[in-house]
Amino acid sequence: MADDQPPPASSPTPGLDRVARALSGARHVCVLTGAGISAESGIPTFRDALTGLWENFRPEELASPEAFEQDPAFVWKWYEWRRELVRRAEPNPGHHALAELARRVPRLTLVTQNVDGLHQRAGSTGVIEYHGNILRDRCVVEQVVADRSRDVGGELPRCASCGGLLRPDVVWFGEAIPRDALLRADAGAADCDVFLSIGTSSLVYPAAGLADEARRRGAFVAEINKDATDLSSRVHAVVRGPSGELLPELLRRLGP
Ligand code: BV8
Repeated sequence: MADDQPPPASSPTPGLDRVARALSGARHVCVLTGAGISAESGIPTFRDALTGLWENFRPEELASPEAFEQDPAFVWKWYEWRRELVRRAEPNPGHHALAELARRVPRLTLVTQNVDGLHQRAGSTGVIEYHGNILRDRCVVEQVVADRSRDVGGELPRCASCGGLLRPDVVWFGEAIPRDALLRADAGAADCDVFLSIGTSSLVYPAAGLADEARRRGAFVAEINKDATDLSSRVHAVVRGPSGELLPELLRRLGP
């Protein structure tokens, strides 16, 4: 480049216009979100260097059936701490922008890896909770979502109907994705014209495989994420930055 030329306008969001253009012609949009979209609501991601849970504990040592089997009280302490953060959190402009996007395109499939329920609280409907929901309890005996027994004598929460041990209603490492969520997410990725991967390190499978499936099926795939990820080299457009700012801007560029 000649010395007297100003550097190209390196807008941090060169891909945002391309994503807006792809969305304006889309029949079906599929969105996958991860912990990054809730970071601006004050919920630590698994990977954030400072506050990330990934740093403080190896999640496989906590978010796994083996960990729960070995020390249910310790695992419950971690989940109760996270539940408190979730209860105090509010949806941020990124969550609200996705709820609004669903009103601007013919069809939107929203798959989230997050267990915080913030998409629903922002008004999104039909949310596919790929890894469950931290605020629900599940009975380990009956394998159903359950209420807690009032008797809080023991240290561990018990099922109101059978007295069995309760666990958080989330999918742990080594556990299968709930069948309905798996099928609906696969269908969304296979049928969509545009796939947005937002706020996820794209490291955990099978969630991380959805973007590749969409691309294989001919969809325009974009990543909206603060940092580069494992997926970045396999998408058509990359938009770097905080989703809480980028998603409202994307809506502005998309128009009504
Ligand atoms: C399965 C719920 C098979 C719980 C989660 C060995 C043994 C067993 C399995 C495996 C194995 N090796 C590999 C596997 C498969 C395993 C896997 O993928 N492991 C990884 C580590 C390699 N997967 C599984 O085990 C899955 N099940 O395979 O079952 C099977 C089949 C049939 C029958 C039986 C079994 C289940 C995995 C589900 C685990 N549960 N969560 C809980 O929450 O406690 S995973 C959890 O971490 C999240 O849900 C998410 O999926 C994952 C990663 O988190 P992210 O959301 O991506 O967040 P992360 O911090 O990583 O990244 C945040 C990103 O946001 C960053 O890139 C950052 O830059 C960005 N960001 C930050 N701030 C912002 C931002 N972006 C935008 N704006 C911002 N403001």
